[in-house]
Amino acid sequence: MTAIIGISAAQLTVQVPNTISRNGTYVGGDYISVVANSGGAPLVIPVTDTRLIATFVDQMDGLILSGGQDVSPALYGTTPQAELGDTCAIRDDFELALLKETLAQKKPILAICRGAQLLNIALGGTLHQDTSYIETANLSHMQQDCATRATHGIRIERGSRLASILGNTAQVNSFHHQAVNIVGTGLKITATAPDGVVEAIEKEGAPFVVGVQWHPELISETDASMQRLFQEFVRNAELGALKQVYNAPAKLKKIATSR
Ligand SMILES: [Mn+2]
Repeated sequence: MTAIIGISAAQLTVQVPNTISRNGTYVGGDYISVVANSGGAPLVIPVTDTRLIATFVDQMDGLILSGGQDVSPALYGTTPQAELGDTCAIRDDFELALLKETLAQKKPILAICRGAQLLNIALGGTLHQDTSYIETANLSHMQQDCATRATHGIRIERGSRLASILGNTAQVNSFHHQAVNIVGTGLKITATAPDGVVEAIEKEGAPFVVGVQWHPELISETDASMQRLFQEFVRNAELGALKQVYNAPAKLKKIATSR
């Protein structure tokens, strides 16, 4: 059984190059290839009518929240500070609803960069709007080096899901200027940079709900441990899908006898 992995997309606000199309849907090719290379079937989820979200989540076995713009501070009840970057209100609203439905349906989630920040907010957490607002932060979290190169280390919490996949340390790339501040309910910080910046969060217990601040999809070709992260996520999505198949007869019977 091949797991269907929904990948949330950005909505472009500029005209799509070489076309007359407006408001195009965009997902980086690395998200698509890493899912396909990890045994899953990538399915791009556009920013669209939120009433379709339950249908999308019914069809998918796991969700990747992709990176992108800053998350609006309005989502966690505060106002923009000077260093806040570009935000996209329709994407914020759509992805937040998509994330909440996926959590409700207990399907695996791998939230990347902006996605990890959104996961934290969905569970009641807050963000630092820029790493310059974090007193201890002294590393470059918006690297100038090419995206496929790891530029800073992280320390991973023993006993975490992430540690079982990556071990107790890893080298990661870094393309973020926001970071987790207050951690959301039921989430745990499971990786930090040497300067104290939060690099990963996880929801405790099953299913697989992991948020990473770096971009593993860009380094998975050269770093086997990052490829394992996607394989493990897809494997969890597959297991969930198989469970649903086995539980289907009982569920159908319940529906049939309740009418
Ligand atoms: Mn970083």
